[in-house]
Amino acid sequence: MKIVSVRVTPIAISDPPLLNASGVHEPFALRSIIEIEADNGLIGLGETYGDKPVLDGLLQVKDHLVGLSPFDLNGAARAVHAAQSSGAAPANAVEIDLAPGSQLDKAEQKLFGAFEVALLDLQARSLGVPLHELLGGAVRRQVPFSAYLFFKFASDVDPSYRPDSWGEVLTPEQIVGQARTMIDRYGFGSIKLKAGALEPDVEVASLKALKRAFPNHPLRIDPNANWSLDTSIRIARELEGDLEYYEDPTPGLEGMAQLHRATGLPLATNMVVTGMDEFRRNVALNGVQIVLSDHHYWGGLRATQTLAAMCDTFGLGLSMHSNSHLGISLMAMSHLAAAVPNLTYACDTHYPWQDDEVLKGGKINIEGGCVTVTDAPGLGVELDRDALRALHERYLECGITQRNDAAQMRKLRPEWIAKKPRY
Ligand code: GKR
Ligand code: MG
Repeated sequence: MKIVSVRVTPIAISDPPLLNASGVHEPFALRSIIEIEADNGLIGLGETYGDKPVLDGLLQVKDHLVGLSPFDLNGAARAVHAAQSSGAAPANAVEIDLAPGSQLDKAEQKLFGAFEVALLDLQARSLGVPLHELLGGAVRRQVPFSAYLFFKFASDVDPSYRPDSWGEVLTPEQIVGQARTMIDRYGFGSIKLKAGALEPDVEVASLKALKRAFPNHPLRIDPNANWSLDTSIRIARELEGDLEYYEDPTPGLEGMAQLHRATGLPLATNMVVTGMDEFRRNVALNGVQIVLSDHHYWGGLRATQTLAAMCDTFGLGLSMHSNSHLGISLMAMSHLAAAVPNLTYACDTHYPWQDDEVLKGGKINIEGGCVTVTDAPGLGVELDRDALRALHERYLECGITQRNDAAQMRKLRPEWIAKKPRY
C-alpha cells in the first residue's frame, strides 16, 4: 500500500469569547484537517492547529509523504525533519505568548503528530481494526472527560460573531450555572476551572461555590501561570482540601517546585513539562506530579504512549490537555486515552464549546461524561465534505491566520495590557 495524495484543509470554527490569562478567544478558532489517501482508496484523517506557522509547515511537508507506505512512520518522521532542517517549514516563527500553553517551540512534534494520527487511522482502516487496537488495545471503552469551565463575555465586538447561548459568566453564581448546564447536558463527573482571567479572589470564590454545588466532583483550577509564587501559595492555603490538582498556577518549573515544597499540593502542568528535556528536569526538581499529555504537540499518539510509560516509570500522574478542537481530534484523544492504562484522570476537552463539526452525523456524543470508542475501523469517523468546504470558506473569509487572544482582548478592552504573571 502506498500513499497517493495528502490534503491539508485549513478551517475556521466558531468559538465563544472565553477568557484566559492571555486575553480572550477570537470569534473563530483555526484548525487544519488532514486527509492521507492510499492507492487502495482508503483515507486516513487527522486534525491539528490551523495557525499559519503550523499550516505552512504541514503544506511544506505533505507532498513528501506521497509514495511512502502508510506504515512507514520513520519515513514520515524523516520527511518532516528534512522539511524543518531545510528551513522550508517556518513553524517556529512566532515568539510571543499569544495564547496560554501554545508550545511555540514544538514545530517538528506538531507536524509529525498531525500526520502520524492520519497514518495510524489509515493503517487501522486498512487492517479493519479500531485505532485503539493498533495502540495496544482498549483498557477502557468509555473515556471520561471533565467539564471545562471558562469565564466569558456575553458577546464579541466582531459583527461576524453569533452570540452563544452560554451568556456572560463573570461571577461565582454564573460559573455554577455554566457547570450545571454542562453537567446536565454531558454528565461530566469532574470539573476544571480555567482561571488567571479575573481577580484571584473572584476565582477562589468561584471554586468554593463549585465545591458547594458539586461536593462529589473532583475540581481543578488552571490559571496558566498568571499568579506569582506568593499569590499561588496564598491561594493554595485557601483551596486546601478542595482540589484534585493545582494546574500551572505559577510560571516556570522552579516556581512550581517551590510551590510544591511550600504547600505539598499535587501540581499539574501542560506548560512546564512539554518535552523530554523538561521531563528530566522535572524528575530532578519534583516540580509537578501530574503531566497533561497532548498528542498534538508531544509528537503524536505513539510518542504520547512513551510519555505515559515515562510517567509510570517515574511515579507521575497522567492527564490530558486540550485546545479548541473538533471531532477528529476528540476521537484521536479518546482512542489514545482508551489504550493508556495509567491515564487515570478525566481528560480535558473544549469540545462542548464548539458548535461546528466536519464529520458525517455531526457532533460526537458525550454521555455520562464519556466518549465511547467502538470497534469501527480506525478513528471510526467519516468526513462530511460539504461541512469541510463551508468551514474552509469561512477560514478564507474570516481574516484570522494566527490565534491572538491578547489582540482580541484589546479590541474589547482597549486599556488592557498583556502582563504575566498579572496577579
Ligand atoms: O483555550 O483559553 C484556552 C486555554 O487556556 C488553552 O489555551 C490552554 O492551552 O486549555 C489549555 C490549558 O489547559 O492550559
Ligand atoms: Mg492547562
